[in-house]
Amino acid sequence: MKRLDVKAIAEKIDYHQQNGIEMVKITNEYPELTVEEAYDIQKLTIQRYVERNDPVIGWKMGLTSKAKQISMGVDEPIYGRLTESMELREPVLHVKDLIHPKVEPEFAFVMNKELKGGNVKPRDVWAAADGIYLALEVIDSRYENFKFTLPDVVADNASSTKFVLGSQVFSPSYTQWDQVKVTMHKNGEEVQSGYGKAVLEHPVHSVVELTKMMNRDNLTIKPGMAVLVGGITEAVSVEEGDILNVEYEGLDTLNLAINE
Ligand code: OOG
Ligand code: MG
Repeated sequence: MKRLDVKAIAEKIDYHQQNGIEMVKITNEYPELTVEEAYDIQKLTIQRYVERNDPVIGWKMGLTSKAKQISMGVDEPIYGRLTESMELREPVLHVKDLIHPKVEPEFAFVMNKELKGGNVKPRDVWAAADGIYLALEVIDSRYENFKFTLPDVVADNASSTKFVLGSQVFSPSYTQWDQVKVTMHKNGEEVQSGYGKAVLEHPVHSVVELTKMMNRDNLTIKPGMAVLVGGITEAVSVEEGDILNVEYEGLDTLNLAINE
């Protein structure tokens, strides 16, 4: 097997992320790539963003619903890093430099205290959470046909591309987040629906799981960080001209226009 050069792979992935050019899976060349090595590659890739003055502003969990695990053929959750340039300032997605973007409805927890250690419980998350936003995440795997193995998708920063938060912040105690029904419409037609409980039975468990996974890598969730908890429904493919309306029952509707 070829000797693994994590730095060179990180440089390559960064290039494909920045330019929206698809690539063959890393595991084609390195079939024995481990998940730990893949997280090292992710870290080095995002270090390059930080060096370009694009700091990490949050974290995302992915593959937190059984349906998504089955459809992507990966059987455990993953985490990724969110940087400033990934956050859309208005609900308009430009797809010119993307490969095969998909959009999924999520919740974002924003923290006002540090969360660390391997023993975080739901009540620790509630004590540390400042507010919850409704959110849409845009994922765009850099791999051909949106197909990958677990180490591949981890190395590609869990397919992170863009995200947008709703305008309204909700108090964490505002509602039962697992009971919220979410319905996605594309160009006026319903395309997906689901409940908050699709995310590990309750979205709070996603933040618990994230702190455990981060603890293994000596990382903590810092105050001010946002956490995307994972898709509530399957992700929906979008193209130029599409309009998405995502209704979070009893809360708000998020819209996203897909432009060139
Ligand atoms: C991996 C990222 C999945 C989620 O919320 O489940 C994700 C992928 O499916 O490309 O962001
Ligand atoms: Mg997601």
